[in-house]
Amino acid sequence: MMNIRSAPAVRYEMVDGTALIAIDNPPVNASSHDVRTALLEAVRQAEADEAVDAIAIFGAGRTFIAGADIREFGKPPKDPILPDVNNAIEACAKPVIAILHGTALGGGFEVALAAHARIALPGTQVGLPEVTLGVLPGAGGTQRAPRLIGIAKALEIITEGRRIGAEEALEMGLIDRIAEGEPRDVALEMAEEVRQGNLGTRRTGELQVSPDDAAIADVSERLKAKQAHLFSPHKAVEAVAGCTGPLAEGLAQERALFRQCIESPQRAGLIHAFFAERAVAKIPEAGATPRPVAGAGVIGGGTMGSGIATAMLLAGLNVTLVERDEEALARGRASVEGNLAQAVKRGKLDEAKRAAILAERLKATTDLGALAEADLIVEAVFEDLEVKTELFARLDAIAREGAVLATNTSYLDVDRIAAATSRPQDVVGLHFFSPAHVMKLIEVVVGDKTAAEVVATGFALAKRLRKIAVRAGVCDGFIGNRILAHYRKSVDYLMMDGATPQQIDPALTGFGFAMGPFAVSDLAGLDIGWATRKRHAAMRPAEERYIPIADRICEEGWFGRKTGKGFYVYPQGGKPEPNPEVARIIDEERAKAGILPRNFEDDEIVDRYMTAMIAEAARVLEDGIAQRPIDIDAVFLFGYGFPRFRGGPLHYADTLGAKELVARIERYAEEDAHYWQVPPLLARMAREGTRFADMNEG
Ligand code: 3H9
Repeated sequence: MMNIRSAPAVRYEMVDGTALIAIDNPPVNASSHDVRTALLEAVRQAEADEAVDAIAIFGAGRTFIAGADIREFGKPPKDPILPDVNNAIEACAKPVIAILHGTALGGGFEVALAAHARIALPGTQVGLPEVTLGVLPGAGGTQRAPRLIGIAKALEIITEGRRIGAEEALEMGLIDRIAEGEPRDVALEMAEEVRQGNLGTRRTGELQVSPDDAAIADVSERLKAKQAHLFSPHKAVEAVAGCTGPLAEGLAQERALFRQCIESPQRAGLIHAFFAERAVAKIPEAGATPRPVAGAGVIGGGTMGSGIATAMLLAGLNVTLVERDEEALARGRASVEGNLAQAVKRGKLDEAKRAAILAERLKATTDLGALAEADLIVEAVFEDLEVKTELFARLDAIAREGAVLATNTSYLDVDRIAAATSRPQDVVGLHFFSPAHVMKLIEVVVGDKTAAEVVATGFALAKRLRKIAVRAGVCDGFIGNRILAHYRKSVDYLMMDGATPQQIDPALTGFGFAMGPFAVSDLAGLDIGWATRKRHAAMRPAEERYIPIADRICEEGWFGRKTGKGFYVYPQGGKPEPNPEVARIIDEERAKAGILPRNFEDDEIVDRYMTAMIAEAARVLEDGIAQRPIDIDAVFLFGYGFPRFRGGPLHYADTLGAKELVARIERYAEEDAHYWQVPPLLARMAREGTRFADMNEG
């Protein structure tokens, strides 16, 4: 070993003519400014050193470079920018090889594309996932990937942003070889292969690429149909389309398009969503040791219970499913079996594993006593406080000491449920979202007495189920449903005052929601909301404006999709149509209330809906039900189909500013001062000029 030199974030050593450049910027070796500076310097040093005849770049630690440092996005770019570093690598007069392991993604993979050969360790994943963060491959990826694999394939991997395993990457021609060993050893070995002429090297940028207008037209059409509202995938296609000319021109165009993406609000929203997914794990109980969970009990085999049981089985847990009688149990078991069959169909599970799960890991019984040995029990029975407290009292007598007792309630008071036991410290809310084996979110509802390690167990369970846990406090509806219960009323008011469901739904899907609120109600079942409204009727303040339209629809026996009729009519095999009877009911109710319908523009619909959502979110935050604004964003992104490119309701709120929001609420309050009240937190933010993002920091 000679000439050892250390540089920030990059280690350089020279071994028998090979310059070894190790990127060392934990945790994921992102190509931060320090990395770029030191990498460029290292390449130049190696090029200038006569004793060097091969250069190898690899990652120290768990991965090759996992991408650009996305925390730098939105700040002024600092030289050297990654495209320049990559151009220097490609132009290098000596062979440069990239040794990939872990995840070589985005800007990281672009470094590899600029190298003269790419070797991956088994298990490596490569890819250009930039569009998932609202940008495009901006360090040569749109120009070099098509030169290696052709325009059609390059468009596919860039617009999908998916990760590609080493074998597939080899087959495609994205990499040149798979080799086993430690990255540094492989680097030395492959440098020798280059010297011996056994591993060919070439400059990707010098390869010819054939025009493929059909592929470009194809993908453009597909994106217009499916992702019209997204910005960066379309720009990525434009950049790839420029790859048939001289490299320098294509790169310049790519850079210009990349900068457009960087400036777009969608980039900020998508990166916020990326960080939200990770920020939620930062909880006060993070230091507590989770209790080990091998066997779980699920009480209730309805849609929720069977979905939870499915998620647990898929994650490798043993599950005991309990129902009150044989008939319900058979239904619950059949529902789990159906979910698992679906998982096989979607390629998430193979047939042998499915059979093994059913034979060995799922036990179904009507005997609650069978839960005596369970490490964690989740109850998903009827949403009624008395039913739940009674059940918890029984569980208290059955469950082993130290078992976690969880309720999947979506609204009820977890403290009162916990108080039905002699061990409230072991009780926690685990609020899954339906269908529980598909939806990513779990609200971990922390009661007054919940022990820290029980909270940590909820988070550990969520991780094992590959779900996203968000810490919530106790209140009616926790974070998500409390906010929903509030803003959902805003669309009923809009409907009463002049908008129609078939105008409101597309206005909100146009904003980016996966579904409109009326279509969602039809899907969930209108009877559910009806039951809740009846339950809450006695507690409804006299000043609250009440819209009886949904009740009238329910009185007709129309509960949405499951009855074939609701706000929409669902013809067998056909497309849903607006239910004409609903228009009649709306007219009648307006007439009764003496309301002259007025016109609402789509923008106003969105503004009122979002303002109502943000207002209640601010109250949830102020009440300490959510820890930080970013937790609320995560709840909506992962549990309520909130458009990811908008980052979440409070990220979106910051794009409007507290002043504007307060002004809106005051304006709307002229019509309904009970519903539209300025939350004190928002008023303070407007006065002080602060943003929700400020509360995420620290
Ligand atoms: C790009 O490259 C643009 C270029 O084309 C153009 C340039 C001009 N930057 O996910 P984890 C943090 S766009 C900064 O929990 P895992 C992350 O926040 C980029 N930080 O680990 C977390 O921090 P904390 C293209 C990053 O093992 C910690 O690292 N690249 C970045 O489950 C651990 O992360 C991508 O899209 C980053 N790029 O998964 C890849 N990445 O501990 C994005 C992560 O404080 N990254 N952090 O919460 C990933 O997909 C996953 O992080 C990865 C590891 C698969 C790498």
